[in-house]
Amino acid sequence: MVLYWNRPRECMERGQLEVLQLRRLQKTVQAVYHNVSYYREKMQEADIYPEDIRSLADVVNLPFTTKQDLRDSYPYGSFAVPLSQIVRLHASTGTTGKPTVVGYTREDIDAWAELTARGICCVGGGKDDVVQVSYGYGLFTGGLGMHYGAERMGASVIPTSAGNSRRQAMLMNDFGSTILCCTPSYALLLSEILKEAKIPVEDLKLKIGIFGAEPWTEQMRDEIQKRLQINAYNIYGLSEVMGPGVSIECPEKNGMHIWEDHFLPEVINPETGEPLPDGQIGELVISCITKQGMPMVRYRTRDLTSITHEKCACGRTHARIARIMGRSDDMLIIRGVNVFPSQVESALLAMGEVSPHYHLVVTRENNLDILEVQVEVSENLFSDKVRSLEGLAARVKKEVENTINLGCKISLVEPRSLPRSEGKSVRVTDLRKI
Ligand code: DLL
Repeated sequence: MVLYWNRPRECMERGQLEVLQLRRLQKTVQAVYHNVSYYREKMQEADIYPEDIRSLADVVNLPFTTKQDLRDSYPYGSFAVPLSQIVRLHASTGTTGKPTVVGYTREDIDAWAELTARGICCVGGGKDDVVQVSYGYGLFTGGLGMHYGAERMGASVIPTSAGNSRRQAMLMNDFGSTILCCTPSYALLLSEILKEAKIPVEDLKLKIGIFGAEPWTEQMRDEIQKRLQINAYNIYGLSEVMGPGVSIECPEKNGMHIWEDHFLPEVINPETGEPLPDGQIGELVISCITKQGMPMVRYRTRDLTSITHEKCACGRTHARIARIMGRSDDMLIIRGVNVFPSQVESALLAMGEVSPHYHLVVTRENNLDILEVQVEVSENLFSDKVRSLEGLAARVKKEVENTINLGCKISLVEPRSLPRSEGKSVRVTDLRKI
């Protein structure tokens, strides 16, 4: 049985959905034009005005918004309402410089809770569930975003936040958590901690995982599902646009529904900015069409995916985006070849001989880029017999090189020697940039 949180909205007929989107887009464009100076300036420069948006197709004439625009307007310059109407601030921690600040009105928080409740319901959650929120609480949107949605739906929420993993494992067992929300890498770590704490997964009530905030592969999903004996779902979102819950999988696990009554998605060629047809991989661009505090119009997410508008077997009519390959800025260019960490992940895990813990190190020696893939040997395969490790390293090398079309060095490392992550994992150390 498919459960919907808001069936009329989730299954809205396409034509009606587009009428609603257009009305909301027009209202949003009016709001940003009149209330946010950089939108007004960019629109005047492009000689486009709010009344020029007569159909959804006209969205392509609007200028893009980038992270740089948000940086330039730090901290509050992108808000479309006075600060007195903002009830919550979040920020994404930039690796360099100032964070990106986002502001929400009371209605924005309300819509966010609705959408995350919709998402939790979409993966089979309900008011009888015990939801352990192990995304970080704080400036990061993960914790509070999922918290409000789970609470809105009437579930019992355990706000554990990330970290203190032994305690997380104990609470998961004692409180009978049925849904776990965290990054996929943290789910993996928690599976190890449960083992260490001698808590058999069969004894847990856990049945669903809602994992996102970082790229992960289908192979990683299989691994986590096997270890925790749950159904794992992919959830996507970004602070600039809202936070978690912009899109999420349904039980079909065939792409993430992006809630089009609140967001207008496009996929563009990142080089030319031209729109791409359904099915082609490019950069996801999102316009927020209901947000009041900080509505983003044509925000360039830098996330690479494709979109489909085909109707889903679950009955929902909202478009679906494919698993995110990574951000355009996560892409490594090694000796002229483009490599995403997720490609290495899928090659490693498909083999089934090594653990799901890996790290990429890129160096430059004599003007030549060198990629080193460090991967932990599975505990049960760990052997000090040099010869068998050599054989394994050779097989890993072949598999990875075939997938990425590039020569690399494989370093097999001892079980549990690579750093674990409680939030977003860092997969690459690029020593060329230092
Ligand atoms: O990561 C919001 C979130 C929290 C999403 C919890 C899902 C669950 P930011 O910190 O602003 O917000 O980071 C957003 O993370 O642009 C993607 O590059 C990446 N990301 C988020 N979800 C996924 C996913 C939150 N399911 C950035 N797969 C985004 C791949 C993801 N990458």
